[in-house]
Amino acid sequence: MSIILNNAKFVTAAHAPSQWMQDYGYEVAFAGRSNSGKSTALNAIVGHKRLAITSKTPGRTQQIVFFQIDSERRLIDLPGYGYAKVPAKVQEHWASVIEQYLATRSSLQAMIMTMDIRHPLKPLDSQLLNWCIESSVDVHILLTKADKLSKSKQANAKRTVESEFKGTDGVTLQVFSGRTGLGVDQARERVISLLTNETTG
Ligand SMILES: Nc1nc2c(ncn2[C@@H]2O[C@H](COP(=O)(O)OP(=O)(O)O)[C@@H](O)[C@H]2O)c(=O)[nH]1
Ligand SMILES: [Mg+2]
Repeated sequence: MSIILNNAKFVTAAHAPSQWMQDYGYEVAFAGRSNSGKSTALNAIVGHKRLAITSKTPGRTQQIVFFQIDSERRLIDLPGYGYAKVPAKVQEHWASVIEQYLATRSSLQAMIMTMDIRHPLKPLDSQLLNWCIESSVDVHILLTKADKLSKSKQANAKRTVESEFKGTDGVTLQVFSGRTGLGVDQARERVISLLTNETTG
């Protein structure tokens, strides 16, 4: 079965669970710290320049954005986290929304998590990873902005993160750069296989 991510279209930006799209078929969600390159990665993977809005002012949007690929498949843009200037209340709200999404969403196949390759696995990243593992949601980590490091430093960073997840089922990772295109094909294939349920048992 082949699906075309380039067909992705904005459907809705939900501020409350009542606005979430119906929970059927398959969806893959994107999450990551503010400014980690989540929107850039989403755009590169679907092959749109401006599907998800990239921003130099992180941490402003708290809504969950739904993109439809076809009648059965969606990509989800979850709110960024970890921006220092965000008030504690907003941070708590983020945590409760994400936890609820992970715990209740039966069409959710996996989480694509963006982490700046220079600063991976910050505390909130680890918290989100643990929620995913607890909810049996697979995680594919994109170590973003790899163009900022030499090849050997990329490989070192990848090994360091990998060593954290030795023996953890359902966690995979790769290096990525939306700027140079490094790893975009690999990430796209991963998303497609998750949306067609070829990898989950
Ligand atoms: N050098 C480099 N910069 C990137 C890359 N991806 C994103 N950025 C920059 O990082 C900033 C945040 O990117 P954005 O995609 O909006 O991050 P988000 O807040 O996680 O959605 C922007 O200034 C981007 O241009 C990348 O692969 N390489
Ligand atoms: Mg963004």
